[in-house]
This record gives sequence, C-alpha cells and structure tokens, in this order.
Amino acid sequence: MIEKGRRTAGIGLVAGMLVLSACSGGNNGNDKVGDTGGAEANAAANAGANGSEQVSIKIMANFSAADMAASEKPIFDRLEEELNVKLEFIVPPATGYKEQLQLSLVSGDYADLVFFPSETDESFINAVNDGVLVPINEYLDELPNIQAHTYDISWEALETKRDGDIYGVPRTSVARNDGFIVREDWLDNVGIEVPENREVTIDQFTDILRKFTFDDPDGNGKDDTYGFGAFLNGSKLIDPILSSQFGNLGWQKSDGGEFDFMTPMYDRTSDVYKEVLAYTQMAFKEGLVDPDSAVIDRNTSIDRFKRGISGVRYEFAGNAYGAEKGGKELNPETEISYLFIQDREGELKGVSYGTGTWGVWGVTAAAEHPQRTLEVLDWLLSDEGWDMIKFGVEGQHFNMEDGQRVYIDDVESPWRKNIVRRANDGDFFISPSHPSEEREKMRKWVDRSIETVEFSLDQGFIPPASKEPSFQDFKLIWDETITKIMIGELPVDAFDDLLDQWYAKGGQAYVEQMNEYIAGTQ
Ligand SMILES: [Ca+2]
Repeated sequence: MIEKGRRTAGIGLVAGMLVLSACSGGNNGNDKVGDTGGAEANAAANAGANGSEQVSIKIMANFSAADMAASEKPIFDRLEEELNVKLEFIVPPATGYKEQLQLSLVSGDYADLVFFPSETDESFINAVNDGVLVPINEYLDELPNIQAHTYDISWEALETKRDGDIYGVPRTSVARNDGFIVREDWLDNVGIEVPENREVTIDQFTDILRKFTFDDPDGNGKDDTYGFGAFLNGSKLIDPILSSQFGNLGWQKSDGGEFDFMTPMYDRTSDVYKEVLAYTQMAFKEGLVDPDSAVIDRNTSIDRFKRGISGVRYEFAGNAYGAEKGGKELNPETEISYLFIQDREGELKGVSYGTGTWGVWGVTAAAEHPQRTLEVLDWLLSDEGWDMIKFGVEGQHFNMEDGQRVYIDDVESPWRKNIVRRANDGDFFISPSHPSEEREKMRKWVDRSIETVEFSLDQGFIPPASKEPSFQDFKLIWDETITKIMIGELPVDAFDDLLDQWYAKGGQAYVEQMNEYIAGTQ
C-alpha cells in the first residue's frame, strides 16, 4: 500500500496569504505621457517585435540557490530564444537578500528588473520615492499574460503614490480559504458521513471533534485521541479554530456605527469576535483539542496528526495526499480527506488579507528596454511558459509514458517556481508527481478554497498608530488575554474590557487611520 519512489515536491504554501478584493478603478494610466524619454520610445519601438535586436536584461532575484539548475535551464533557453534576449541573473544568498538589495539601490548600480520582498517593504517604497523604480502603466497593454493572471487588488496595492502610477509586477500569491484535512478512516469508524462536497456545518464539525475525542476513533480501546490539532503560529499564538464561520471577514463596510469600515475584532457593537473566541474556548474546555497545542509549533502538530493523536487540522487541500502517504507509513489504515466548514447561514466563505502578492518585481530607471524587460515576466505567464513553470520540463523533470507525465525523483529546480504565479491557479501548488486521480480530487478542493475567498479591505495597510510605544506595549497584554480566553483561563467577556483598553491605548487612532486608508482605496 505504501508507494515507493517517494518524491517531495516543493509545495510552496503561501504563508499568511491574504488578498483583497476591489474592483479596480480601471485607471491603468495608459494615456499618461511617459517621462522616461528616449529609452522608452526606443523600447516601444522594439516591443515584442520579431527580428528585434537582441538585448541583455539584468535581473536581481531572491532564490534559494545561487545557480539555475540544469533541469530548468531549458525554460530560460526557450525564453531567451523566443524574446531574443540574453538574461543575466544576480542572485545574492537568500539570507542576505535584503542587505544586498539595499546596497545595490544605494550604490546606484542596479539591475533592470529587481525583486522586492513586498510592496510595503521600506526598500520598495524608498525605491519608488527616489525614482529608482519607474511606473509600468504604459507597458501593460502589451503584456496580456501579466494582465490576465494578476489580481486587480494587486495593481491597486502597487499604486504606491496613490496617483494611478503602478510601480511593479506582483509575484502573485494565490488567495485561498483553506479548510481542514481529516482522518477519513476515523470518520468511518465513528459512523459519520460527510457530503460529497465535503462541506459541513459548525455543529457537524463539533460533533466530529467530540467523536474523535471520546469515541475511540482509532479502535484501539484506549482514550488516546483528540479531535483537533492546533499549534503556535509564527507569533507564538494559537489561532482560533473557526473564525470566518462566525462572520469574521476582516475589514468590511460597516452597517452603521461610528466608523464606515470595521473588522469584528475591533467592533464594540458586535459579538462576532467574542463568538469566535467562545468556540475555541469551548473546544479547549471540553478537551477536544490536543492539549500539547499550546506549546508546540506547526511541524510538531503535523507530526502528532500523522501519528494519530489528533484527527483534524488546518491545512492546504493540496497537501492532503502527502499527509495520507505520510500517515500510511506509520499506520496503513490511514485515509485522509478534506473538510470545509460552512458559516451559520450555510455558506462557505473565508477571509483573505493582503494584496495577492508575494513580493514585487520592479523595473528600474537603469532599464534601457523596460517593455522587453517586462516581457520576460509576461512570457513566463504565457501558456507555454506557465506549462513549464508548473509541470517542469520533459526529459528533465518528467518523461512521458502513455500520455502521462512520469516524474523523475529528486530533480532540483530552485528557480522556476519562484518568479511568477498565475492568480487563482491553485493547481500550481499540487505536486504534479502525485497520481492524477489524487490530483483531480485535491484540485476540486483547492478550487473551492479559491472561489470562496472574501477579501479584507485593509490591503495589508499598517496604520502608523501601531508604531506608538503605548500601542506596542499593549500588544503583549492583548495577545496574552486573547490566548487565556481561548484556552479557557479567562471568561469570554474579558474581551469587552480588553477592547476598551485597546481603544484607549491607541486603538482609536488605529481604527481612524485604517478608515481613512480604506476610504482612499474605494
Ligand atoms: Ca483510541
């Protein structure tokens, strides 16, 4: 039952991904008269023309390996041939990328195309304000693939000066409303049937957690399992088990009250966030959560799930098959499936924060051919380029047998998946080496997690008020109190007092500034 030839594919889980909706105002500024002078006119003349002169394009990128792998070289060879360009990559060690980036910007000796960690990173904002990065609006019309595969919200986020000029191309991050992987064999053992669409109500979910905790789902006659496996996140905090299910969709237009925009967490007129906390508290108090959850990291939580200590955990659907394979190594009975939890109205939706970007490609003033520089990214997002990015190269990553890709074990390709991504292509994250039947199943869940995303309106904006010492000091009290409420050491009503204090410690200014920001993006 255990398959041989195990291959770990670099599944890049988009950590903390979050994006925002927003119908783009449609202001691409394409009618704007460029101010980059001759270089631009020159580039426009060359743009995409077959038989154009070969140009060199220097790219500064953040990859985990300094050199392109032999396996992925054919992708860049093809690109160079197709666009008649010569690519020159500058790849500093990933751990020192920010410093190298800073140095190159200060020195004035920068590449044509430069990768920035995010659109809110100081290095990016400074590069925009110092004129190191040029607006790309006027080139977008000739970049159909970039246009087709980028979230509207990302373009808005890249209007750094809020004047319509766009200062980069996002390395897109796919926004998802992930659900949970679940021990399907345990569901069978305790007699729970889940609908074909894998969606259950909050009450059904609670029932699953209870039966997994108290009904000996692994059938060994011992009381040794828990429903839910949680963990401490990157900020050393426990996340609520359910949240959007109670109506927490981040910053949204408010229906009355003091502010035009509000998030349940800071809303003194709504109980939504208290309901979020109360659910998690109930689960801890009833003992439905692996008690180690409050002291372990995500990897340990994954391991405990694999060992059959917990039966449900939060996970990207595309990792379900890998979890099943891992579980079977310890217990051949292991079957893994997926669960989505509906909200109280029976709808499935979850919030995504941020701007659909995972870093930004900026074109610098040093680029003599901005249009052709951007065409490099555009080609990688074309059907031909994307096919190789996503599935790899025949003969390098896989061989075709009976019309199927059969993957070759352990082929490194550290660059290809870290340059561009297509918005809403969740398939990208599902290892192409998995059996096609399993991929098909997971893709349905992944697609569902993508189509049920609602975007928080804050676009990742961090109000300046949050930099105030009193606000920052209070964060410790906030985190501690929230944690104590969730694990049941404080009553849920302790949240009311906490929120009042938060407003007094700078929260008022925070919410005002956030409202001003969101209003400016509408
Ligand atoms: Ca048991």
